[in-house]
Amino acid sequence: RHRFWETQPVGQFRDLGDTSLPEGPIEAPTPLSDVRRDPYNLPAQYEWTTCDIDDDHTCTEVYNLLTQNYVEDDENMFRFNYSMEFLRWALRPPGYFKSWHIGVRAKASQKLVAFITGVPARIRVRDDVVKWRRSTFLCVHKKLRSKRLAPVMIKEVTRRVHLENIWQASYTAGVVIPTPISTCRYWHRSLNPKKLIDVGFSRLGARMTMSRTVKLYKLPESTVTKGFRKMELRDVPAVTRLLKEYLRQFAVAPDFDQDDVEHWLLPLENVVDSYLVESPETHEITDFCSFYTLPSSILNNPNYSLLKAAYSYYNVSTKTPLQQLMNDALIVAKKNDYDVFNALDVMQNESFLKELKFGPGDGHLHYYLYNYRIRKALHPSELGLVLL
Ligand code: MYA
Ligand code: JJ1
Repeated sequence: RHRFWETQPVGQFRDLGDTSLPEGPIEAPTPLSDVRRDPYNLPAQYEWTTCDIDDDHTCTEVYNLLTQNYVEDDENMFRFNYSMEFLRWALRPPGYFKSWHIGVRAKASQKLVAFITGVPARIRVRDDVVKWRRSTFLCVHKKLRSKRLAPVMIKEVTRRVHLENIWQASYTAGVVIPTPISTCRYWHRSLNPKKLIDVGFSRLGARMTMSRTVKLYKLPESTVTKGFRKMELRDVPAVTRLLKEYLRQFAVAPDFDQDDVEHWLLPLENVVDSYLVESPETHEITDFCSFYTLPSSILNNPNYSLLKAAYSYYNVSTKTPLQQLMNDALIVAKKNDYDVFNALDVMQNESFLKELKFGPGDGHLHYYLYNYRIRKALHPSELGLVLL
C-alpha cells in the first residue's frame, strides 16, 4: 500500500504491537565510503539545485513556491504562508548545512518546481540523545503532483544527510504514512471571532449571536502576571536552564543548548515571540512562554487575504499557573493583532485548552521518526517537541 515507505527504515504498520522488536535505530550506520556519491536521478526535464537562502532572489523563489503550493486544510480554504524572514530563521539554525536546502528546477525554464529541506538538531528519545535531522518544507508544485517525485527528493535529502554522518530524522505531516509515533490534534482560540467567521475559519455556535461571540472571546487589555516581560539576549542562560529541566519529563524532546535557545527562542519580529516571568523579588526567571507567527493565505475570499495566526511553541511553568501564563500569551497576541492562537495537545497543553476557550480543529498532525523504532505510539502529552 505504501510503495515507497515500505522500503524505508521506518516503523511498519505490520510491526505495531510486536513487543519483541527493540526500541532504537532500525538500521546501523553504513561506512561513509558506502554512501552513494552521486545525486539520485530525476526525470530528464528536471535538475537538482542547492537553494542559497541568503540570496534574496532564491529566497523569493522558495517563498513563492511554498506560498502557492504548500500545505492546505482539507477543504482548500487556507494555505500556509511562511514569511521570508520565517524561512530564513527556520532554515539557518546553528550548524546548518547549505547542501540540505534542496530544490528541483525545470531545465528549460529554470523555474523552481519542488523543494525539500532539513536542519540539524539533537533530539532525545527517552534516555537516548541522538543527532537528528529535522525535516520540513517538502513541496512539489501542484502541476507535478503524483509523479513519484517526492520519494526521489526524500532519498536525495537522506543521502546528503548520511554524508554528514547523521542517520536519524524527525518530521511531522498532516497525512498518515508508516508509522506515526504520535497523532496530535490542533486546537484554536479565536482572538478576532468576527473575521474568523467571515472567512469560514470558524462558525457561529448554535444559539449564538455575533455580539455574544465577540463578548465570549474578549480578553483584558494588559497582561496580569507580575514580572511578565519579553525575553532578551541576557536571559538566554536562565531560559536554557529552565527549559532543559522542564523538557526532561517528556519521552521525546529537543536537547537545547544556549546557542539553540538563542536561535530558536530569542524574539524575532513577526517570526517568534517569547515572554518570561521574572520574580519581582528574587529576579529569578520562573516561567516562560512562546509562540511563532505563521499566517495563512485565505483562498477565494473577497474581503480578506491573510489570516494572522500565532502557534503555541515552548511553554514552561514553575511558579505561575500554566493557565494564567497562557492567558497572558493570548492577551499579548490579541494586542499584536493576531486573529487566532493555535496549539497542539502536546506537553501539558491539555491542562489549559478547554479553560481558555480553545476549540478542537479539523486538522491532525502526525509525528514521525526516520530510522528509529519506538514500541508503542506515544500520547501527545508525552511529546516535548514542536516542529515548525
Ligand atoms: S510535511 C508537509 C508536506 N507538504 C505538503 O503537504 C505540501 C503540499 N503537498 C505537496 O507538495 C505534495 O503532495 C508532496 C507529495 C510533496 C507532499 N511526507 O511525488 P508523489 C508520500 C512524506 O507521487 P506528491 C513535511 O514537509 C506518499 O505517501 N511522504 O506525491 C515533512 C507516497 O509514498 P507511498 C509523503 O503528492 C516531510 C509518495 O510520497 C508525504 O506529488 C517529511 C508519493 O509521491 C509527506 N508529507 O508529493 C519527509 N506526502 O507510496 C520525510 C506524500 O509509500 C523525510 N508522501 O505511500 C524523511 C527523513 C529523511 C531524512 C533521513 C535522514 C537520516
Ligand atoms: O486550521 C485548521 N482548521 C481550521 C479551519 C477549517 C476550515 C475548513 N477545513 C478549523 N477551524 C475551526 C476553529 C474553531 C474556532 C472556535 C472554536 C472551535 C474551533 O478547524 C486545521 C487544523 O485544525 N489546519 C489544517 O488542516 C492545515 C494542515 C494541518 C497539517 C499540517 C502539516 C504540516 C507539516 C509541517 O511539518
